[in-house]
Order: sequence, then structure tokens, then C-alpha cells
Amino acid sequence: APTIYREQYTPPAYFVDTVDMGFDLDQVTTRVATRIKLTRNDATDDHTIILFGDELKLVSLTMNGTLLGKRDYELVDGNLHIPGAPDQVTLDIETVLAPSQNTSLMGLYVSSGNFFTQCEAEGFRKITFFPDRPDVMAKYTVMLRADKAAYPVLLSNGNLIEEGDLGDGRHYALWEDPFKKPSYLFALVAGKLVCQEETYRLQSGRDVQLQVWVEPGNLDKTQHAMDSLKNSIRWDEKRFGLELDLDRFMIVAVGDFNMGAMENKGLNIFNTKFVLANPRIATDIDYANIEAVVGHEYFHNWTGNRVTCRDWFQLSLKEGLTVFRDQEFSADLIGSTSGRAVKRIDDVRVLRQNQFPEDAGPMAHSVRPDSYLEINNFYTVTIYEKGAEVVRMYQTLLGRDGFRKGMDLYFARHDGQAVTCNDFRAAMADANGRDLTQFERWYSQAGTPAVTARMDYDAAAKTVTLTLAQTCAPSPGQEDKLPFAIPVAVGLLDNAGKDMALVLQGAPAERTNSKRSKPVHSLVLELTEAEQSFIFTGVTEKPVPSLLRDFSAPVVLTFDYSDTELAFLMGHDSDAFNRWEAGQRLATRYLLAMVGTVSADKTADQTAAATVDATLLIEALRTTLTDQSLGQSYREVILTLPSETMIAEALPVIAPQAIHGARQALRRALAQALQPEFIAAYSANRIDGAYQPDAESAGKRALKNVALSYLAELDDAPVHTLAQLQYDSADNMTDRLAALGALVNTSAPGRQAALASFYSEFEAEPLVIDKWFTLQAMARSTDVATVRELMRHPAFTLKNPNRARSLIFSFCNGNPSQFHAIDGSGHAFWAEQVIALNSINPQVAARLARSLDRWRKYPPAQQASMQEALRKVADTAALSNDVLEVITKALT
Ligand code: DPP
Ligand code: ZN
Repeated sequence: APTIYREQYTPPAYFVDTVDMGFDLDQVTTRVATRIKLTRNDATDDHTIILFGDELKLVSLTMNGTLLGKRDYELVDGNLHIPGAPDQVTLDIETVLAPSQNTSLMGLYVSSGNFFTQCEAEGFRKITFFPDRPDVMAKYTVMLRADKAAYPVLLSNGNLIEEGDLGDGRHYALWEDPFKKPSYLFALVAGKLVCQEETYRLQSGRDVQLQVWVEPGNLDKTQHAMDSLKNSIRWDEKRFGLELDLDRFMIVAVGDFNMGAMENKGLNIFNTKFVLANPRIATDIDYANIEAVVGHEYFHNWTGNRVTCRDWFQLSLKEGLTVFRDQEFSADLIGSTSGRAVKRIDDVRVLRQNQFPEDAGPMAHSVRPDSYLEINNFYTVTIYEKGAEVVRMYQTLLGRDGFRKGMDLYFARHDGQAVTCNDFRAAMADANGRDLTQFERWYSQAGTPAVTARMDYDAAAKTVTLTLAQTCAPSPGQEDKLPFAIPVAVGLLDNAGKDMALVLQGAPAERTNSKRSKPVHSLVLELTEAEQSFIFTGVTEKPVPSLLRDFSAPVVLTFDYSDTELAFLMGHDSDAFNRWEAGQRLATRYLLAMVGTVSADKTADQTAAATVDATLLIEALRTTLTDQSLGQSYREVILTLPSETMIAEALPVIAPQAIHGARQALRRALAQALQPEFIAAYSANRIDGAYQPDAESAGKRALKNVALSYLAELDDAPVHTLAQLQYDSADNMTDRLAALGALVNTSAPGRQAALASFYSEFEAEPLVIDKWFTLQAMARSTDVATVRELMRHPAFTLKNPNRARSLIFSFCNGNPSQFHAIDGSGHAFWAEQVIALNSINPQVAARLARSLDRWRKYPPAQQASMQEALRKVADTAALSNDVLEVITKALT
């Protein structure tokens, strides 16, 4: 298949007014009859109707009542081209599908005996021939027919118009979606499902019907999703003035799903992982993720569905914006300042851990890519998470009110349309009278900008000069980059650790301190040139700068802090994000030094700790751990060291075993030094009484369990007992899993028994069995041989994406020192699994194929086994476009 280029976009020759579909659902052979009414787009001269198809079997095609034969159309790469068509066309298309054979989980497929669809991005063309592109929006009517006993529930988008029996045990349901939509938002569900249902009153007084559909037996796990949905509806009304436009809103859970969830109009389909929860099976993190994903899909109803994308290069228009919205939603629900900071820190961690490496690797692409071979490969952390940071920067630059004005204008202009990232930027600019021309570079240029800061203090003049310089390394196809427009939020701390009042030379009075207004303690500097200086006046002592507060831009900022200054910021910065950041900087510094000593003499990791004096960090962490004025969840994130991946990214050459050794050594050093404080924190944060998922209770559990995990580094009898006790007595999955993790990563005598009992207790809960596989995949002692053994477990299958991810992905992406074993066995294993998945589910295979993206950063011996593995995949016959694109780019 050919590469698709953004520049080659052309409007469709035909628009679709209405789509009427009839499904005769059957697992072996499903018949689909589709009637499409098209009108020619008279802005073009084109009279060729293009209907996309993907491995489709055409039964018949009729145009304006005349049956078309092979001479009337062309088949080009599986697509139908009908040349010389009139201006008004009615097409009748009949196709047959084999849902039970569909392991790609795109189009119409079967999961646990029920029917589901997934159409984004290009799955609708696996159901019928259609102008399957997001700028073709139409009204849909859908008739579903199926055996009544096997498929008592029949759902599609919009409103249920009619239902009834057909005789011979079959029944039907007729659905109508009142809103125009692109085909990627089409959905149907049929099967044995039950729902939790509630009537909810909107702010306007209108009542809507909310439903969460699950398999029978799971109704005790729907309450949190329902609560999250109601919270989402309320939040979008309040924060953005956006109301639910339907009378009925459905969420359906499915166990086999490629993604997290899908925002089909009125009929959101979710991976069970992001719906099902109760204290017995779900952790605090699961609860938070469910809330975020329910919010995310709900928010798409406006940002994605009402206003959609012109083409898939604009994907971040809806995804970046909607991730930003779900991040703000979660933060607003937490409410407390330190809770908000923890949410921000979590989001930035995801960005740094996953997106920064992507942006520096062979698959680097801009937020609005220029080309792709397979669009499924571009549902990336760059489109989503960096895209969200780009949207956040509008808010940082324009303020919350300015951002809201921009959103209002965006909807006023584009409701019902398929638009571009430029349209969004124009709405933000026009609503605020701002020139955001340069801001477009965030969409067009890939790569993470590097910002270097320098501070000069002039005691005589009482001025601070802050000089900011930016560069951005080349990306594939982009050698030279132009300067970005970077909002850099800054503060200056005096010797007592207090924020100084900021007076910026040359700034308009309202943006800085004047006699009448309140002192300003944080300012957003706008760095637009390669290098720029900002002068603060009236500075009476040499300050310590707090830079890029709240992570005001997705960049890597360096400043030559001394260790003492970092410890000082850890103790005093009023910006909670930067307080955490200072700790991470300090820890990274020690870790990098330790990695150096480990790899130099290749001795046991224990020696690494001895060679680096981490007293400053240890004492700063002691202060944090025991500071009762700080929220528990905030203390937990401060105590968590940068991940092995983060350390790897900070090194010129990645040495996975040395990194692992260094991090473990520092963890042990912390455990030894802070043992009494960890024990105290553990006891102080036990909760009596029933499990509650709220942020404060979750924070207590998080702090208690991070204390347990540090204590487990001591691997002594007392901590074995403590972990075993917590495992045996826990009344919730958060504490259960934390205890099991502590046991499994020590030599505790009960660890095998605990793993076995966990399995038998939760055998009937697939999501918990996923956790069981993940925990083992990521255990320190798990090597390739162990993973192969786990693959032979009867509960393992590559066909279920969650299960494949829980074991294979967790090992390849989450256990770097074992995956990158010196003998190359991990790399050979990876190649086998990518190849196996390629023939089952190309989308999932292509995700796994990304695990060797960074192969060029490893030492020669490891590069060799990685290259060999990559070539082995590349040489595989019948490689999907998905995998082909990833592997080709990795090897280029
Ligand atoms: N799973 C994707 C999302 O909701 C599809 N749009 O972001
Ligand atoms: Zn989304």
C-alpha cells in the first residue's frame, strides 16, 4: 500500500446524506444491506464515487435502481471506483462478513459470543463499501436482526425507534441517530448483556437515560463507571457549557478490544479494563483510570463527534484536546492543590516516559503528521499526550477565560463540521485577539525542544537576567527546526524560600507588579526566539529560580543547579510540581553517577551505592516523608525514583543491567536510612473501615504501599511477615496487589503460595488474572524462560489483547534488564511474538513492534541482537502494513 500524504488532501467528490443499514447478524455469515444517498460535491469536477473496502465480499451493487456489473466499476486495492456517476445517486450495496473469523478486532467481530464493532479509524470499510473518511458526515438508520435467544440485546447509535419479533425465533431493533456523523463513529452491539440504568437530570432540566452494559454477572462492577459518567456530564456543563445532546447515552464493556475505549455516538464501547470495578478486583489506579477514560470518551461527544477531523492527519485536533479535557476533569474532581499537582506529575511522567523517547526515535512525528503508511500506527503518545500539552499551552498563554472564549468560538464556527488543527488555532487566536502564527510549529515540527536557562544576578543594579535558549534535534525528514513559541512559567525564591515579587522589565503593567495590583509571584515568559533574555528588577538578593513551573511546556529544561539548590527547592518551592521536579533532578544526578560506577567495574550493584554519597537526597526525602502538612499522594510521588526508562533516556548509551542495579542500590540505601520513617508511615496510613476509592484514601494507601515496597528492599523476616499479613488481611485489590508485589520481589517464604492462591481466588476475573500475569512479567527474577513458561499457562492467549499486553508487553516494555539480556534471548523472543501477533491482530502486533525503537542507543552487542530480531520480523512473509511501517522506520 502507498504512503498517504497530508499535503495531498482533496475534498470528497461526493457527500453522503443518509445511510440506511440492515444487518442479519450471524457469527458465521452476516449479511449487510446498505443504502447510501449521495450528492456530488460541486466544488469539484470529479464524477467518480470512491467507496473504500477492506477484505470485503461484495454480493451486489445497485446504482439508482440499476444493478451494476464488473464493467461499471473498478476494483483498486480492494476499493470500488464508480466513474461517470450522476449528481444524485442512490447506491444499494450488499456485503457478507464472517465475524467469528475476524481476529483483528476491527470492523464487526465476536467477543464472548456477542457482536461488537470498532470502526475508528478505518474499520467501517470492513463492514461495507463506503466513502470511509471523516469529512463525509451522514445521518444513519440501522436495522438489526438476530436470533432472539442468543442476542436478546440489540444496540446501535442514537435512539431506539422500534423493536419486535420476526418469527422463527428472530427479532429486530431499529435505531436512528439524529446527528450527522462520520463512519468511524458508527457502532453496533448485539448479545447477552445486562445494564445498570439511571435517569439523570441535566442542568437545563432535561432528563437523559444513562446505561452501562456488561455481561451478566458483572453488574456489581458498574457503579464507578456510572458515577464517572454523571461527573463527566456535570463537569462539561460547568467548565465548558457543553450539554449532552442525546436522550440516551450508553457505555458497553467488551473483553476483547484493541484500545482503551471508543467514543461512538451515543454508544461508547469500552475495554472492560476501563469499566469494571469494585474494591475486590480494582486498584485505586484502576478507579482513577476508569474515571479518566469515561470522561475522555464522553468529552469526545463535543470534541471529536460534533466537531470532527477533516482527515486523519488532524487526529490530535480531537485527541489532544480531549486528553487535555480529561486531565482537567480529573484534576478538578480531586480538588486539593497537592492532589492536582500529583495528577499533573502523573501526566508529565507518562509524557516523559513514553513520548519523549518516541519523539527522539525512528517513529518521531509531529502532532500533525505529514505522512503515514498505516493510520493505526499514529494513535500515539505524541498525538495524545504531546497533543494535550499543546492544548494546555493555549490555556497557559491565554488564561482559563481566554481558553474558554476560544473554545466557544470554535464551536460557534465549526459545530457539525470536519475541520483542522489550524481551525482550532485560529479560533483561539481570534477569540483573544492574539497572533498565534508561530504556535503552529508545535503542530508541524517533531522533536522535544531543549531549553537551557542561565541566570545572572547584578547585586548593584538589583537585577536578575534570565537567559533562555532553545534548540531542537533533527527528526526523520526534518533536519532544521525553527524556534518554537514556548511559555516558560518562572518564579524566584529568596533565601528564606519565599517567592519574590516579580517585576519584569518592559512588560505591560497588568502582567507584572504595579503599585496598585497584588504582587505577582509567577510569570509566564514567552520564549519565541533561539535565545532571549528577560530582566527582573528590584531583586534585593540572589534568588534561586524555579523554572517551567507546573511544566508549562513539553520541553527538556536544563539549568546548572547545585545539589544544595535542588534540595532547597525540594523543601521550599511554592510550585508543587517543581518541588517534585527538584527531587527528580537530584535523584537522577545520583543515579547517573551510580550507573557510571556499576558499568565501569561491572561489580554487584551494592558497590554503586557505596561510591556515591546520596546523603543530601536521603535527608531531603526524610523531611518530605515525615512532613504531615503534605498530602499523602504527593509524598508518595516524591519518594518514587525516576523509572529505569527515564534513567535510560538520560544516558548517551543505555546499559539496562547497570541502570537496574543502580536504581535498586539507591532504593536499598533509602530503605536502610529511612527504615524507621517508613515503618511509621506504614502504620500511620493504615485505614480502618470499608474501602473508599476517593483521592484522600487512595493517597493513604499509596504512601503506605510505597513504604512497604521500600521496606521490602531489606528482604528481611519482619518485612516478609508484614507483606504476608497485608496480603492475607487486605479487603481491597490495591492493598492485595501491593502486598503480592512486595512478596514476589523478595525471598519471602510465602511468595509462591501467595501467587497460587491469588490465581485460584480470581480465576473467574480476567482483569485480575491480567494483573497476575503483569506482576510476574515485571518481577525482577523473571527472565525469558519464565515468560515462556507463563505463556504455556492455560489462561494465556495471544488472541485477547489485554492478556497479550499483560504478559508480553509488560515484560518487553516493563522489565528492561531482563528483556535486554546480554545473550539476546529477549530480542529473539520479541521477534517471535511480533510475528505470531502479526497474523492474529496487526494493530496489537505493531504496538509490540515498537519495543525496539531505541535500539541505536544500546551498546554494540545488544544492537546486534536487536537488529537481527528486527530483520527477522522484516523478512516475514505476509507482514501487515502496521508492522511493516514500524519495522521499516526502525531499520532506516
Ligand atoms: N480509543 C480512542 C480514544 O478514545 C479512539 N478515539 O481516544
Ligand atoms: Zn480519544
